Amino acid sequence: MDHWIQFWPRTAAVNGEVVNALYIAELAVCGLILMTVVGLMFSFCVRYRAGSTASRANLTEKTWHWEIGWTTATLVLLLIGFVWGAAVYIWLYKSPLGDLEVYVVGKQWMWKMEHPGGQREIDALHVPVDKTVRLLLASQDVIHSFFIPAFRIKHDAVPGQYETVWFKATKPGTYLIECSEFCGTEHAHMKGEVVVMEPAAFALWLRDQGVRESLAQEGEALFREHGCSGCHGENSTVHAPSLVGVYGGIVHLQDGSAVRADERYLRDCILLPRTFTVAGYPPVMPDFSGQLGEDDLVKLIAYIKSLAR
Ligand code: HEC
Ligand SMILES: [Cu+2]
Repeated sequence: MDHWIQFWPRTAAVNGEVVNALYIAELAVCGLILMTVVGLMFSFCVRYRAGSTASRANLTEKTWHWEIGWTTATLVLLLIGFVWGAAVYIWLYKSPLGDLEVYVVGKQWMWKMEHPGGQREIDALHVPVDKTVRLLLASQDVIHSFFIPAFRIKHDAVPGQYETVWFKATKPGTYLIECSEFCGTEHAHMKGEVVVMEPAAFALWLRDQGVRESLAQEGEALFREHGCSGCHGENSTVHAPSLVGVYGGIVHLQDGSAVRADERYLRDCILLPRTFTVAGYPPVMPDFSGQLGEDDLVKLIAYIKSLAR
């Protein structure tokens, strides 16, 4: 069947199967409406053609049953479509805790992937099959969009913040990664591939990358280099919160609000400390924006996340 134009890219993730089902249902409903309208049009053309003897007298009785009938039917169909679509959308965009987390940084014009073990790749992403993979997307320059057609996932990588997207691949193989947000001259070449592997092969691949330090270990070094440990360390004399167990918990802020300490929050604390001041602490945390690149932030955050209680 290779000489045929494909109806859609092959599907290789649970996300894709769910999106396909919705798409087919929508196509079926639209097809049904199209056929009904075109069918009626043709039958009227034939029935009332020039010279036919069909009655052209005005309609005498009002048929409001039909009005109510078709209006209700379309309303119900649209509502079903809305609820179904919204449910899929929420499911796709909520970000479950993954079996595996990978940081993805977009920059003109490449995708850089960083695994928690410290393995790094450019324009390639190796993942195990049948595992939920959670991606943390960031951009170093302009807005990019991370798109894997075979998984039906697409999400913008926006400078200055983390976005999360997840997938669960179902078939080993190699699939295309594309940037789907115009981001400059080489945008069309900003491509890569995701390699879905059996878990054993994936474990071997991780091992063969010859990495000595995990992201968290590299982050720990940065934590000392940038003086974070001087305030947040155990022996610090500065009144600064301990970062042990912060990740995943609820933090109460000076302005009375409470936030969940996810990656986005940790990032904002480091880059916008004036915006996020933890309740009960002096606002003395220095502003690190402009001093830390995306790569360093990823490492620092991996380190803070590793400080689980
Ligand atoms: C001069 C001391 C100081 C330095 C240096 C410092 N911090 Fe802080 N940090 C604080 C204080 C005080 C707070 C609490 C008040 C606030 O949120 O601004 C804080 C808050 C935080 C929080 C939020 C903690 C929570 O409980 O929610 C994080 C995360 C953080 N810092 C990370 C870092 C990192 C990473 C570095 C190094 C790049 C760093 N800090 C450097 C003093 C410091
Ligand atoms: Cu791009």
